[in-house]
Amino acid sequence: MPTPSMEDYIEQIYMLIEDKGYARVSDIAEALAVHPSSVTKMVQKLDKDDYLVYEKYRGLILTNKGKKIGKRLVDRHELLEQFLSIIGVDDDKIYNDVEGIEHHLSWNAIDRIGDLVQYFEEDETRIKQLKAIQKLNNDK
Ligand SMILES: [Mn+2]
Repeated sequence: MPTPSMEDYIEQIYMLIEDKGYARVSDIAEALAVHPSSVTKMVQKLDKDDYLVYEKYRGLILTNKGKKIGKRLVDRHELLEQFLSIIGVDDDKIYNDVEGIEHHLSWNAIDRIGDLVQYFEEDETRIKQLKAIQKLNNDK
């Protein structure tokens, strides 16, 4: 299993490739706010662990293993954003909160959160009921 830091890199690389068709060391460094030398080091480790293939002058491509986990990590991030939004967390807190928790939940917990998101999405009155409780608690 990738470490939290490896997960951040794989997630970011996957999104860059989805958006632009490629992921350069400089783009990854910018996206993660780290020094390019840290990116090079991590990319070499991810290459060694078969998540990607890195050639210094040709860039990097994700392996099937890297793509598979990359998609899962991006989906997980999106699900958690959706979850926090549904339970009423302020928009400006959501991104950082997800970055803080995403690596620390089991896939079991992620799947159950997925069920809960589905539960709310299947019937709008459920969200309205939750909002009513939040309003009561906020007014206390
Ligand atoms: Mn994330």
